[in-house]
Parts: sequence; C-alpha cells; structure tokens
Amino acid sequence: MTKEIKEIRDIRDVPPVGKTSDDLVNGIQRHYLRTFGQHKPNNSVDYKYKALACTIRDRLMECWKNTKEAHEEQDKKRAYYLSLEFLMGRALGNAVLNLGLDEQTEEALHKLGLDVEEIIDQESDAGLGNGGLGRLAACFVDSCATLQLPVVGYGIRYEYGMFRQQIVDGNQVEEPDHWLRNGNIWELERPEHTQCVHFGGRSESYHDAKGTLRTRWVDTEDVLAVPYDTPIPGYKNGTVNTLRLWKSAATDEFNLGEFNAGSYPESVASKNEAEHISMVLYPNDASENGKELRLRQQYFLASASIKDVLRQWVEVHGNDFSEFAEKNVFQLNDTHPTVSVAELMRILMDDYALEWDAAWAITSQTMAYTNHTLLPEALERWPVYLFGRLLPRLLEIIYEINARFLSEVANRWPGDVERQSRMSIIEEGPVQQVRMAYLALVGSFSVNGVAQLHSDLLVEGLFADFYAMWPEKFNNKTNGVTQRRWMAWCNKPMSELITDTIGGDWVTDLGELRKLVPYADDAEFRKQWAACKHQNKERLAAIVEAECGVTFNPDAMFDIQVKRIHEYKRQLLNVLHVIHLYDRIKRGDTDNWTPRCVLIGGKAAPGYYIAKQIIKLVNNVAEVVNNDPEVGDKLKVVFFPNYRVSAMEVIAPAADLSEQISTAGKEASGTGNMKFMMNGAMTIGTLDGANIEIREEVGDENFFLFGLTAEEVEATRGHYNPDAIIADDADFSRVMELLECGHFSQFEPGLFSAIFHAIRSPHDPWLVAADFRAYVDAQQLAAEAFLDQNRWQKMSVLNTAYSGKFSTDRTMQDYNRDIWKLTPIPSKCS
Ligand code: GPQ
Repeated sequence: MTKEIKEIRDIRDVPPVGKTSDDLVNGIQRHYLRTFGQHKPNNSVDYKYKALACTIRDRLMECWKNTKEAHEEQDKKRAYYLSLEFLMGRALGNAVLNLGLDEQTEEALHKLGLDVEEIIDQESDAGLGNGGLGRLAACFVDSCATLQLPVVGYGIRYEYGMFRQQIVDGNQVEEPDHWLRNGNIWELERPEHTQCVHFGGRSESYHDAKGTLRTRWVDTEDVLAVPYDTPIPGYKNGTVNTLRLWKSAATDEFNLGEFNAGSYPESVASKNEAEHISMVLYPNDASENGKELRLRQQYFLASASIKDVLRQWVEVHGNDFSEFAEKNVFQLNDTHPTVSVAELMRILMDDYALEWDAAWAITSQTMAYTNHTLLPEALERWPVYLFGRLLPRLLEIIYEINARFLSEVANRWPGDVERQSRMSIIEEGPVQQVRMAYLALVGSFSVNGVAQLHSDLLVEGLFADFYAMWPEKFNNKTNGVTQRRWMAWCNKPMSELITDTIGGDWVTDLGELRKLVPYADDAEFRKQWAACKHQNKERLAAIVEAECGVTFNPDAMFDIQVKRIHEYKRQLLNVLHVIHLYDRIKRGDTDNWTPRCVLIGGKAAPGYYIAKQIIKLVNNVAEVVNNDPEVGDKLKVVFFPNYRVSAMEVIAPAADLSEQISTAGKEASGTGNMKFMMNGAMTIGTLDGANIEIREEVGDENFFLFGLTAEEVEATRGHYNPDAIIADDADFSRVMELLECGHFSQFEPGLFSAIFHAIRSPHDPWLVAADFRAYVDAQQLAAEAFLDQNRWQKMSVLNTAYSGKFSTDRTMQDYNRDIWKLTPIPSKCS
C-alpha cells in the first residue's frame, strides 16, 4: 500500500468542514449535485431541504464519532434511557441552533435565494410518541447532551409514527403517518450491531460442562433488531450523543420450514410477521391496550437494548460483571420497558452463568423506574397466559422474583396474607395478570414521580405498601422542557430581546431569566416584549387562517389548550366556558368585553369514543360561534387539526393564556404548561401536577388559580350532585340548555347526549360541573387583567422570568445527582 492511500484512509486527514456561510453554500450545492443528482434550481424543494440537512449533518459527524470514542475510552458510568416513545419532532432547526450555525445558515440560504421557512417545512416530524411522556424523553436527551452526560436513548424505529389527524365534518379521521417516505437524513443504519431477539419456545434445564444445573430458552422464534442511530447534539459544546432506535427484521432462517416445503414466495412474504414489530406506534395515551403486538414491542426494545449494552461491556471487561452495576444504569420510562428487569436477569444467568443472587444484586442496582400517571387504567397488566406463551423463560424468572419478594414481605409482616396478595407481582383472579408496575418497583433501586404532588400521591396511595417497605427508593423529579427548542429555536423574537437585555447565558442556564424581573417594571421593555408577542401571534394567525379558515385578530387574547384529548384534561370545561361567553354575547352582556381567540387542539385515541365526541363538539360550537355576525370579533373558536411538535413551536410563542385545567390529582405533571410559561403566557389552572410548582415560582398574583384541590376531589366522591350545581347556577343552566336542546347539533339532535349525560352524572370522575363556576370566575379575572395591557405584559414578563426551574437541564441534573451519578465527559471537539 502506498503512503498516499494510507493517509487517505486515516480519517483524521479528511479536511474539516468549515462553518462560514460560504462553506455552507458550498456544502449545499455539493450535496444537491453529488448526493442527490440535482442541478436545476426549480427542482422540488425537498432536495433543497435534504442538501441543507446533509450539509448540517456533515458538521455533526466528527463530533459524534469523537463523543462515542470519548465515552469508550473513559470507561465511566453510563446511563440508558429506555423508552417506547421519543417524540423528537424536526431535527434540522435544532441541529443548526445547537451547532451555533443559525446566522450562517440563514445567510447561506439567502445567498442561494432559498426560503428558510419553506425548507424547514419540508422535514416530517419524527412523531414517535403520543404526547408528554414521549416529548419528555426527547427533551431529556437534548439536555443530557448539553450537560455532556454519557446517556444513550434506546427506542423503537416505528415505520409509522403517531397518526395524522384529519378533521372531516368536524370528526377526527386517522391517517397513517409514513414519516420515512422521503427518507431520513438524520439516521445512520448500524447493521454491524444487529441483535437477535427471541420469542416463544420453551425453557429447559440442562447440565453445563461443569455439571451445574442450568436453564436455557430453546425452540425460539427469532427476530433481528437492527439499530438506527440519530445524533443528539449538545448546545455549542462539541458533544453529540446518540439515540439508538431498533427496527425489526426477519432472520434468514425465518420460516425455513415453509421454504423447504417449496413455497419460497410464501416464506419470504411471511417475514412480515417479524417486520411488523416495529411497524407502528400504539396511539393510546395514558391507557393500557393489552395487545400482544405491544408486548412484543416492549420485549423487543428491552432485549435488544440490554444485549447491546452487555455486548459493549463484554468487549471491554470480558465476563467480569463485578463492576457492572457501578458503571451502568437503566432508566425505565414508565412501565413500558419494565420487562428489562427479567431480561437482564435472564441474560446474566443463562448466558453468562451468574448465580441468582449475583444477577439480582446487579439488576436491582441498575434499574430505576419513572412513573408518569396515577390513572388506574394506565397501569399495565399482562395476562399470564399471554406472557407465558410469548416469553416463557421471562415468566419463569418473574415468578421466582415474586416468590423471593413475597417471602421478604412475609418476614417483615408475618401473617399479613392480605398484604402479600395486595403486593404480589402476580395478580390472582379469573385471569392471572403480571403487574408491570410492581415488577418495576421490586426490581428498581429508585422510583420517581414527575412532579411533587404526583410523587406525594404515589407514596400515599398507589404505592403505599411499597413505600412502607422501601421508603428510601422513592423520590421526586419534577419534569422540565428544553429551552433550546421551546424558546431559543421556536421564539426568535423574544429570545433576541432577552439576550440583548440580560445576555445569552439563559440558553444553558435558565435560572438566568430571573434577571428579567426588574424589566417587568420597565415600560420601554414591556413595549418591546408586547411587540414580540404580537409578531408571534401574527404568525399563528396566518396558520389558523390557512388551516381552519378562521381569522384570529392578533390584538385579541389568544386562549389556548393543546394536549391529548382526554376527559381528565377537561377540554369539556373549556368548551362550556366558550358556550358561556357565546351566551353572554347573545344576551348583550358585553360591557368591557375582552375579545378572545380560543384554540383547542389535540389527538384522541382512535378507540376513545367520548374524546372523539369532544372534538366534534368543539368543531360544532366553533361553526356556530364563528358564523354568527352578532359575535363577530368578540369571540373566535377553532379546533386546530393534527396538533404535533412542529405545531407547538408556533403555538406556544403566540399564547396569552395557557389552559391547564385537569381535575386535581389526575395530571401527573404536564409539560405543555411549562412551554407556555416560558414563552410568557399566563396560566389558568388547577392545583394539579407541576401547575402547583409553576404557581409557587411565579407567585399567586401571576397565575389564575381555580377549582377543587386533589384532597377535595377525593372527598367529593359519593357526595356529588351535578344536577343541583347546574340548577343553582343561572349561567350554567343556560349553557346546559344550549347544549341539551341541540343548538350545536341542529341536524343531529341527540349527537352530544353522551357528553351531557357525563356532565350530569353523579359518578363523573372528572367533576366538570364541580369546577364550572370557579373556572368561569377565574376566566373573568383573566379577561379583566388582559384589558389592562400594562399589567398583563408585566405578568407575562414575570412568567418567563420565573420559569427557570422548568428546564430539563435542571431535571437532568436532579436525576444525575440522586439516581445516575454520572461524570460529565468533556468533548475533544469544538
Ligand atoms: N403521560 Cl402514563 C403520557 O404522556 N403518556 C402516558 O402513557 C403516561 C403519562 C404524561 C402525563 O400524563 C403528564 O402529566 C406528564 O407530564 C408526562 O407524561 C411526562 O411525565
């Protein structure tokens, strides 16, 4: 080999990529021609997006490789975030921001005569999540990279993400989200790290070479897990972490039987079964669905990820696991990946010949569990028969974990058989079930809720027995959001004003925003602040006009509720208020009126009937309100279709009022509430989830509080009489009359009967009627406050100024200090 070729092969000799706008122009042109074979300027804008994305990706690759190398070389402790959902949204803008290339990119596109917005809009959202839980995972990995923590995200590369929501005649219609159709510039397939995942078969005993009795899992049906890596850039720090998503694929041997029988095409076609595992994200938010394919997905993720971690461990340490627990920690994002507990046990015992106690010591010191809900319908249980058929060896291990655990319970509380059956991982009954939350509780050294109230309620209620046994395991980690995406990237006008005023350190230290407090009293600053908000509202108004055909006046109050449609989140309460405003207008009760534009958006689980009815109701109310000349600009209402990450990037910056109105005790934390606060919206909300902490930070006078407390909600059970509440309240009676007489369903009179029956039910768990009056009164206070723009803008500034706690940078530091204990690894890259 000549010297020349050797040098070319040394990667360090590849000339570095430059960061000027001219370098970017060259990159874009080069990729346009050489990567995509395009040269005419009028070709589809998709190739222009891709050429830019490749150009930006070029600027990530070296640091990505360096980060991986640094993690390997340092051999420090690492964390793995296991999650069935990563709701990443778009990657381009975030990468540009975190690389510090925003100005140069804009300049480069300008030089090329390209439209920035149009190009950004080409990218599909990576919608690999339902809502808060999935987006939280995305914010976490962003913050970990920015904090230079060695954390790898592990998830599933769903072919179809969260469905696209179309509104047809006011109803939700789901369409498949084939987000990969135009390719995905941001992922790299890593076939060399493919793992093999087993299903089915049976477990058998055998004697190993030393004559020891061991167990193995045989006659399995195997599926390949092929990793696709996505770079996760830290903010201007040279660190690029990894999100590793698994795609399922058939093994070559798959259904060889059929092949031998001479049906080659049938055999190849049946590969589908293996490939189906990573085909589609289940669109159920905070509710269990119990489908076999879902359990397959869970085990597929758990097994592939754990094997991947062990592969890397064994490469360095051989079969010595004595330090494994000191060097590795798995964070389970809800119970979805909890089968990991049994899988790590299985591999350590069956593949690496560890004894039970050694394997358990390792497992129970490396697993940590985050709970995201108190709703009983979300607690995962798998029928034992299904579990045993799909994962027989795992079930065997879970039984053994349970037996040992229950004998611990028996030792601690002798004779308390009732307690044993309450705490058992296996629930007895007509159909035995595996309680995944209990497996997580028993198998983890840390258990956390996602806001203080939620964590308190967990140990007082759902997990009280376990708290009595292991109080030291339980802790709170209040959620956050990343200010890079949710302020610096999505709200350019305000970000610039903030940076001009207090400097730019807030981008990595959100507590810095407190320096804005004195500016709340500065009239000139408030004027600029209001101008930013106005500009953002114009941007949203243009989209609402295009999507919904409704004109939003940017001078009106933008009153916004976007989140999954769920009864506990009480979009219904919001609609009732809208109907009340409409009723006031019709009655001429409009002195000192505050014009409002109400926007409601979110997806309903496809099988959730009432949630879909609520969408239809919002649309029908909107139809009546928006077309009534008497109402005019006083009130506008839209249902915003297909709410998603990229939509929130426009919505949050434009909000005046943030609706966080769940029944107290039901919303574990909420994270949309934090995005709105950060962007200077006022919250109208209940004492639920992180609302409580938001109010603590910003002060009672800058928050519109209403409604029952979690304690009062519990006390109301059995003594609730909505009919009486409605009859006693003239406003409420008129609202119900409009609803029940069919005013919003003129051609289908009984259409909304399920809804008004739910409101009138003494068993309504969400207590809509109980909070109606308090809500309407709080809305009136908000309306009055808005009329005094000086006061409102001051409150708006203060909301942003006091939002520092709600950065995932803080959340991740808390996880790291209390649970992970990782050392940040500086980057060799600049
Ligand atoms: N959450 Cl269990 C989801 O988004 N999906 C789920 O399946 C469960 C919880 C949410 C929860 O409702 C919010 O209150 C939290 O803010 C969010 O998780 C993140 O913790």
